[in-house]
Amino acid sequence: MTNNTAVKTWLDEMVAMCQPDEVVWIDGSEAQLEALRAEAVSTGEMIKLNQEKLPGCYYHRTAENDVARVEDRTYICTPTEIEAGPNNNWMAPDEMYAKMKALYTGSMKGRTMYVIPYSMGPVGSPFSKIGIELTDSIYVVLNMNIMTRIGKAVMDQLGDNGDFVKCLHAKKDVNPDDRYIVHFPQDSTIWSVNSAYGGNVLLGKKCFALRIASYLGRNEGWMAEHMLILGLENPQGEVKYIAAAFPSACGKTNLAMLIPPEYLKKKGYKVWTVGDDIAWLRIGPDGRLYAINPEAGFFGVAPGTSEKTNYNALQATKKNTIFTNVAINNDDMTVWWEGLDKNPPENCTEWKGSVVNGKTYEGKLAHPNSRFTAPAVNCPCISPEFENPQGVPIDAIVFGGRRAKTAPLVYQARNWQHGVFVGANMASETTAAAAGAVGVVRRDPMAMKPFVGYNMGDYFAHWLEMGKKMDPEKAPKIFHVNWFRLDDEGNFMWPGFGDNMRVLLWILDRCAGKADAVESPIGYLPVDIDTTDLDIDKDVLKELLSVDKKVWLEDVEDAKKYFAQYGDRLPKEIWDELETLETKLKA
Ligand code: GTP
Ligand code: SPV
Ligand code: MN
Repeated sequence: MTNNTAVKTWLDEMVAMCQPDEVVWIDGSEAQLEALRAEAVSTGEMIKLNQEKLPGCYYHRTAENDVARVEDRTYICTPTEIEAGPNNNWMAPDEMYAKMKALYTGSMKGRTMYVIPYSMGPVGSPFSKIGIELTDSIYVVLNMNIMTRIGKAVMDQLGDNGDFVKCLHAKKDVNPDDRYIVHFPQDSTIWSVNSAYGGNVLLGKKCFALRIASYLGRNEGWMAEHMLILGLENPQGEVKYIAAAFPSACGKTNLAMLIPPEYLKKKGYKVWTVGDDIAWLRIGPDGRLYAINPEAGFFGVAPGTSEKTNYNALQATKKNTIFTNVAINNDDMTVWWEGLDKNPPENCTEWKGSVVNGKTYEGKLAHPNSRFTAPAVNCPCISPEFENPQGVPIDAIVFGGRRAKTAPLVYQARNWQHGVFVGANMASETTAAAAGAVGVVRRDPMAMKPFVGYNMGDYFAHWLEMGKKMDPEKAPKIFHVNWFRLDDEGNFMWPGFGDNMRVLLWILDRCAGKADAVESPIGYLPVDIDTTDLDIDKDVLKELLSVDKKVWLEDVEDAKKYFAQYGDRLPKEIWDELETLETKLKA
């Protein structure tokens, strides 16, 4: 499919190492994809779901030890350790190449290697970048087809250019002891072995669009962020765009697709989804910040997704979707997960593959990190700007985390520099999206802790630099939100989901200079949030918008220790802001 010498040379080398029986180029044609689906069903790799109720939908189950990203086995292999920084695992490139070559050698004997040319971003957009993923997994091919733009059009766009990201994935025997997700930023190379879980193997996603792209973005003057992008339309038909960074499984997909509360819907407010996980941001010729979603689909968390919480996401999964590690209703071959409804199937195959009575079963029927891979075009509220090669102009950047205490419902940073500090100072409770303990508070700057492909201190510096390149009047305003405050009984204090629109409206009013705020040590707090039709106690709202100085001062001590690890790579501005925060809290 190509005469590109850089591609051919690399492919020959990878084929010689992995020794597949066959090499198949993915051209993106429906006929080829359909044949692959049939093959995956025939081998048991995928299960065909009810084609009347869920046309084009399939089911896949991963190994029990392979259900989430593995941060302890994810490496950034820069020439020196300091370039990767303390937030990443590091190994010298030569050493890692040698280790990985040993694992890859002969790994595809008896198997087929698929060659997937793909574009992150609309093909030909000035924001977009091309990758080629080699994999021995049909599941990966079919997911990449949903999550990215694949096939011949991408090779045509690449032409004889050698500028593409070289991605190799071998499933092997999914041995967790030999599982590695490895990045060589200087070589634009990603090598993954012994996994078949999304974030470890769909190499266009976290590996390329965040880790490699963040590295490229720093060198080229743009940004790759773990952010949703949404457009909020007011009754006058004007649309303003917001980009929001929350850690994994902390509400990006939900916010990106939210349905406004009834009284706002009646007035004519609407939300349009541009992206639910990743944003690439560039400063446009007019000095504003523009964003594209480099992806073409949603790899969303299934549990908790329902008609009520996220109608639009649920609709997006009704056709041409791949479900991973959810439960199957054996009576009609449909899918189920915790939080879908209150009616688990009696005749059920749970995510590990046992047939159980779902009504009496004690464990989780779907894995907490079970996911759907759905085409973005299926989403009822997909933005008309989704394919816009120039992206959408961003008015507000929102950071957020899962904090039972500490962080108020919303506050605004005083300016860009303070906003960068607010992002850098983020912390959140861990979730099932990554292997390891759940519910532990950890520092997760800009929701990028697992995804920055270089030294986090340099990443903060890059954020500060980007701010300096924008006219302060035109730069997005920066905010922080927390939907997850708990009361003393452990209940969520804020209703969340669609009602988060109330907070977004305050945010956009602030951007337009229309809403009032009070100064606090941490930034501007709302005087009020519109609670029309909402059954919420005035005292609860007051509590949600309050700052407990004692708790915040404890957090400052933790932040000091956290930031100290970056040594002289940490920009002075971050220390200055931390000091200012402490002074204001003590005043
Ligand atoms: P990744 O795809 O892992 O990056 O995650 P995400 O940020 O897109 O997370 P997602 O929107 O899928 O939300 C994950 C979990 O958060 C689900 O269990 C949701 O039900 C829950 N959630 C989302 N929004 C809210 C909210 O406003 N309030 C509460 N209480 N829970 C929420
Ligand atoms: C996340 O964990 O943040 C995800 C899912 O969006 S994965 O693609 O596995 O990284
Ligand atoms: Mn994510």
